[in-house]
Amino acid sequence: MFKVLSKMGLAFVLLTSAGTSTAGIIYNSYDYLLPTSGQVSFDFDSDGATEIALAERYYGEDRAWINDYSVDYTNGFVAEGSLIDDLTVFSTSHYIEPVMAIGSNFLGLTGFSDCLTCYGWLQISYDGIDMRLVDVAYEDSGASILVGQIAELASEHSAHVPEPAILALLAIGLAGIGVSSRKSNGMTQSLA
Ligand SMILES: [Ca+2]
Repeated sequence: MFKVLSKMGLAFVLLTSAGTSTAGIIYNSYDYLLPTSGQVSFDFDSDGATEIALAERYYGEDRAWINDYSVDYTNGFVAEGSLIDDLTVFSTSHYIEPVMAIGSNFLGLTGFSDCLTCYGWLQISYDGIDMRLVDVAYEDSGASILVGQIAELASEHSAHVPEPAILALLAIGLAGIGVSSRKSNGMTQSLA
């Protein structure tokens, strides 16, 4: 059921975004172990320029080392689900050494791709021993983003009442998904 729902969501987003040049959320998963000496530079948007450099803070304390290059970050970690937009307060410090909580730690970001209002977030995990950059996402259209959000929300599109033609296209798309799903099942069975 969940698979069907997610496919419906995907089909809906694809249909409603067709015909516009609006970009969206770029999501990257890393699971990168942060070093305890030196720092690692990350180029999240692949434009050749470092956004941020990260490390586990030296000398053993439960702190990360976060050094900004071409982005700004929130004043310390923020809760998952926080809205990052033009009302968010960003730090002017060039580096911070925040104390890490066990589990997930989220930082709001702005300034991807030389776009001052391109907002994003990153997640660093801490298990009491190691710190890892888990994942990063940013909205390259300048729209707001929720911390932890990895895809456009269906609700952003559902504010528009779908026209009958769109619904018809959606039905056709879902029928296609059903057919391809059956086909792929058949292939799986024949391979087994
Ligand atoms: Ca970059």
